[in-house]
Amino acid sequence: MSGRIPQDGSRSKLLTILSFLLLTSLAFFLVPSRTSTSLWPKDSAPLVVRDIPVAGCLNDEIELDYPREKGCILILGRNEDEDELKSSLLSFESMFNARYKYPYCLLSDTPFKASFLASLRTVLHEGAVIHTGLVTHEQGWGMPDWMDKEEARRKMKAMGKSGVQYGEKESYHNMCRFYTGPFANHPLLAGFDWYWRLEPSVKFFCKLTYDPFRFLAQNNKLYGFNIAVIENINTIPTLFPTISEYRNDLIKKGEIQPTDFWKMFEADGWGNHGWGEPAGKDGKPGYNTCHFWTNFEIGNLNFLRGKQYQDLFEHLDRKKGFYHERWGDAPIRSLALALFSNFTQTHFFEDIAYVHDTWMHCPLRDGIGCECECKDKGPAIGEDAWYSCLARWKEINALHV
Ligand SMILES: Nc1nc2c(ncn2[C@@H]2O[C@H](COP(=O)(O)OP(=O)(O)O)[C@@H](O)[C@H]2O)c(=O)[nH]1
Ligand SMILES: [Mg+2]
Repeated sequence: MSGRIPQDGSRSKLLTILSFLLLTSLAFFLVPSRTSTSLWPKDSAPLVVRDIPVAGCLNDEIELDYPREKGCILILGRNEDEDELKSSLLSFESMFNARYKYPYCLLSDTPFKASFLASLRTVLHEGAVIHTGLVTHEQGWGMPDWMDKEEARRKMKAMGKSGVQYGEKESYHNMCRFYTGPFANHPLLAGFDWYWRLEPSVKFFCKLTYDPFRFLAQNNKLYGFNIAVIENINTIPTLFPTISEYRNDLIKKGEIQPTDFWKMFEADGWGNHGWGEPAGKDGKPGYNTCHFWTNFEIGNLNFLRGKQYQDLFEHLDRKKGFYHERWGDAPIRSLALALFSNFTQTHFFEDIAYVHDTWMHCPLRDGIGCECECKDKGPAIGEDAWYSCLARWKEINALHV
């Protein structure tokens, strides 16, 4: 018989089921979340992390339920970096990756020893995935074949004598060139869309209770930084004029539009810091040398593998500045972002507190970040520090909020 309320035994079964459903849903709403503060609404799982920089801690358990992005923790290192790398990894794991379990991608121009890898493993979460790869000459290590090596070495020696930082160190020039362009095309990274660069001897001071890769992906962003500072102009005397000329050409050809992101890097029109390049011969502004410090960076590999970015790399490579000067990957990355992306696609990870060497970022505003242990760890770079570019960043940011 259809369409009738079930009688007797069937009715009590129905009541039992209904009570069970009622109790379980009540429990769902009444049991407190295990984290102290949660910005996540309990009744509607958010699809997009928008409330960052994060004030306090998020409900990690919900965040962890989302699938991971195709991201890799990228380390370029050497066997002799073992202790310094372990110390970085210990901090990185405890603040983030012991829970999020992203794989590691380790690259080097010399093979890693089994003992080195085993030693790193002792500070990683159980079952951590480590991909290792060698960087060959063809994959972008060292001076290109067409370059006059003797001439380049003479220039590097002269840089060393005149006090250019790492000027005489060929391996450093190799590292900067590799990290500017070729790394994004290394086969080890082929299956990945994102990288998070990790260096020896760094430390993180806040817990990260969300996935920054997912944040960038969901919000159509390409790049994230946490320290923005000025560069020693003697490492890049002709970089800005070279890129500016390239930019003007692209604008003339209609291939790119001028962006206000570019203004972040122009020397005129802001503060009287007494540094930065003077205006060029054409009266156009010089470079204030601001850049995102790449020893911490989270970036989109597809953007860096794209034609616009790789063409710029080729152009700069041909200009020989990676060896005749000591062009760094950081100023080039920043200027390239300003050429080929929108300002809003680069994100300031204010809630990721971090130190590399002596330069440190900690949230300066109260309440930002999760369980930060910044106190007494040394001076964080305030935006009023003469070498900081955060104030400039914020000026441009204000145009977008
Ligand atoms: N395999 C390899 N890694 C290098 C070489 N030079 C630098 N690196 C790595 O590149 C990164 C940046 O180098 P680092 O000396 O920390 O530069 P700094 O942070 O600018 O002082 C670190 O992860 C180093 O381990 C090199 O010749 N070979
Ligand atoms: Mg370093």
